Amino acid sequence: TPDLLTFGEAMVSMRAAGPLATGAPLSMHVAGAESNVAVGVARLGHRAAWAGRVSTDEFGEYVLRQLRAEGIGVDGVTRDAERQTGLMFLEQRSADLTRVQYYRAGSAGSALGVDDLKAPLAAGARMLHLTGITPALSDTARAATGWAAEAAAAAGIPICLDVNYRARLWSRDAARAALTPLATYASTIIASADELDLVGEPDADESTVAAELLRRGVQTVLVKLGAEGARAYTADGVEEVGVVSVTAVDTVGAGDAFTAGYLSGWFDGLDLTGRLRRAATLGAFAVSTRGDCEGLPRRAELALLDGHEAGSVL
Ligand code: KDG
Repeated sequence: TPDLLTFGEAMVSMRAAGPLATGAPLSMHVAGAESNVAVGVARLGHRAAWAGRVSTDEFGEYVLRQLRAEGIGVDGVTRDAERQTGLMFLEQRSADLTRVQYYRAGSAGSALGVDDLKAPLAAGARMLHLTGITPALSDTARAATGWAAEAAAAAGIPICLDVNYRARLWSRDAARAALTPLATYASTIIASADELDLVGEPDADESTVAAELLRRGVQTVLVKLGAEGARAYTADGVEEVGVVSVTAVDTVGAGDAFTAGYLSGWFDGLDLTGRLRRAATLGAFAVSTRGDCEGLPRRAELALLDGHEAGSVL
């Protein structure tokens, strides 16, 4: 049985070092919020499994090779010969601004359905991790996410839900309609400050949404505050964690790293403070290295960023 089970769409991401319109050089990476979390957790020595549909072409081969190389269980992957891998372009338009472009409509990943998740769910896990991206991909993916949440809850598998709102994929109202029911199955909910109301009333303030979620049985509500760290709401009150101070070069994937760190702490039986610290540590690795998940630490590297200054040579 894996520690973590997660599923969603893994894409090929092409990172452009400059403006796309003038033909910048591209580098090829694997992207996908859920697979990023699986990578983070697997690098720290936990067993992680990822499920989803992957094309049979070269891009699908690449995605699968990368996940396997990270030691992620891919028995639950369905190969799809009919559809292509979703593509994502990340364009470094200025030092501070990255633009995203998706080519993922009708992709193999978006064709995910309930049948793809039956075997992975039956294999069990200590935690199921869902994100709000998967239900935005298609009707079948939305049904699959709802089914998985229900099945996991019925099997006693705790659920972590990262709201992960993607404005390119759906409206806030559509997201709220799909994610609010999902949230009722979750024991842990993770959201950035501007997306927390997608699992509550429109424009409701953070503490109101958190209190309502706790009342409905959620155990921990984590609000990501970017450079300000994060706040956790539990029955015991509110706890905050600051960031590990580093030079940020690429913030894409930072939220997934935070989640991976938090879940790793949970698998290790750490208390809330310890889980939040590990989440902040992984976030720091993500923002201070390039790529979605390439820079995430192995266990022996966890303390690497503690107390180092810019330009440190080890
Ligand atoms: O969290 C980083 C993700 O945005 C990226 O890997 C791609 O899953 C992705 C998405 O749908 O944006």
